Amino acid sequence: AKPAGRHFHKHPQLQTPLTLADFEAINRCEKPLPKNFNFAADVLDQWSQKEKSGERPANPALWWVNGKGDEVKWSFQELGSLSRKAANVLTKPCGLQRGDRVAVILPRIPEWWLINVACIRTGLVFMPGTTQLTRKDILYRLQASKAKCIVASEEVAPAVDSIVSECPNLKTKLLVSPDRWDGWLNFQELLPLASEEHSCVETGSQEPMAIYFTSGTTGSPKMAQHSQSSLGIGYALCGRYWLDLTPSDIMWNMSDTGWIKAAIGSVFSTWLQGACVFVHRMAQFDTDTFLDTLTTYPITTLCSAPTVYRMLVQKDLKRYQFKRLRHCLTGGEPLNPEVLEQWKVQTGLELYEGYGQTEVGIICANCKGQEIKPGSMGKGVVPYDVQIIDESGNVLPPGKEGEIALRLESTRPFCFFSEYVDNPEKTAATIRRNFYVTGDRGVMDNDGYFWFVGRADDVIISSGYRIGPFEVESALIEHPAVVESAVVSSPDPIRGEVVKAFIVLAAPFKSSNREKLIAELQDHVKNSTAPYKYPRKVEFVQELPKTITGKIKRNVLRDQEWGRA
Ligand code: BCO
Repeated sequence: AKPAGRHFHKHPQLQTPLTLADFEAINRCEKPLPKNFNFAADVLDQWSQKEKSGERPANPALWWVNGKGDEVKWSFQELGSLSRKAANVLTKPCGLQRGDRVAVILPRIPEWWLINVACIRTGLVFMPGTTQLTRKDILYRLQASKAKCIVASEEVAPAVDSIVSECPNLKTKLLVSPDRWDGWLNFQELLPLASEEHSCVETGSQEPMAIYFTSGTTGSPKMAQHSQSSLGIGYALCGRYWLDLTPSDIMWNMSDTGWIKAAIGSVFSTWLQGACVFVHRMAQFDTDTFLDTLTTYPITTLCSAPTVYRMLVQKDLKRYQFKRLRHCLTGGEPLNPEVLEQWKVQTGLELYEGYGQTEVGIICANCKGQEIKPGSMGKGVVPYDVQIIDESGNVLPPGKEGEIALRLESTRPFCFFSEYVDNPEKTAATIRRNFYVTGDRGVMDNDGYFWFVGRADDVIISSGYRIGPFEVESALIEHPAVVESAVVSSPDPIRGEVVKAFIVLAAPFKSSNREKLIAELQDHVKNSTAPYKYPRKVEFVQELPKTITGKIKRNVLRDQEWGRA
């Protein structure tokens, strides 16, 4: 008889469970992508088996702390049984079916990991979002994705309730909280009642697994869809060679659950290598808590945005004795050489920068053992052939500035996002001749190292966030004081760049107290859209520079800010 449930997936050609070597070979294009793949069955459940048979060190799969004395430690077996229960919650009381989209807006709490794995087990499409999202952001996400379910904590539940009547596709609201809330199912009540028996869905390798909302110059964020294998297999090399992880390591990646960086560092790369995912709840970022965590817990591997390291090197780091830290990584925005140097002098540790995108994962990295050139983001990573190209798609020689691009062979690399959902034009616009264009400008040197120059479009990269100017301008225009605005990046010593708004005021507000008005406009943006996008700098102007057809020339203002006028 066929066993109920599946312990691990058999590779169709090999008829054996996939090994780490297989994952690497698939990424190096030395082995074909299996027809079916499921990260829960093919990776997590295999680590459970290894744990049972003593082939894996006694290192938790997930270690969560909140700084208030609460702690959760799950082995791979515990993660397995709890995520099977969570899968049953999603399919039974929540009534969800394979392929349904689930918006998950949770802070860094263990349930985020359970729901993530449960979605994989059941073939549901996981759509993470930061808890900074406001009602307008959530409404857009639920409507655009036609999500069937939202999983949220009490921070965002009121915002969801205020827009739910406008989301006809939304069938279920699942609250993660000790408290009950009218109209919401309660995950914490349902989980203990759910069965541990669950048959993992045999997902196709190219079947949708997750959707990430990503900002561009124009319009609302696009929905970058990833497959089971793009995230589930595609991060194997990154976990081994950039993060340098082994099953004995404890990896702390502190990015918010809403970003692809959480997928890379706090789920797929780390668990592919059988290492422990360490999580600190840290509702509000704080350098002292951060440093205390590194001295208290045996974290071996750290990944954080350059802004965090810029904040940390302001402290006297020599006072801190990190317990077991041996490998430090950074990405999401450019790292300045001074910070790399200060971190090294103060801690004795190198900082390995990586560069990547929500759409295609890690593109360049300074891998362990490779010489670091301060200011460079390292070399192109396997399987990508990274090049600098011109506007016609021609490869430029070393030393010439152009767009950072990935060469495409006859088939689309499996580790790429599949598409921007419902947006074939934007999906097609990422391809120039036989290249995927990142939208970032850079230079490659004679040794094959890449140097970031800036965005090719108007997107702002601030503190590691990718911010679309249109989204901020749309929020500003809702305020009666604003006639029109142009939002651009402006340099900042800590955040790399920040959002700056040039605003033309409506006549009745021209004599208002400037400081008060700036604070009011900033609060307005924080309430209208996710607060990380708010303009940290505001300048009132008589008029905005425009083309003869009336289009605002953001580039003129940006060049002015960066002293390139
Ligand atoms: O700085 P302010 O205090 O003026 O404003 C902050 C918050 O206080 C405020 N805020 C947050 N929630 C609010 C709120 N205001 C009103 N109501 C609320 N509910 O909004 C501002 C948010 O800014 P923040 O998030 O930068 O905050 P903070 O505390 O300064 O955090 C610093 C960082 C460095 C910890 C944070 O910026 C961060 O996590 N950055 C990294 C982002 C990241 O992970 N990016 C990776 C994306 S994936 C990728 O790049 C692909 C690479 C392969």
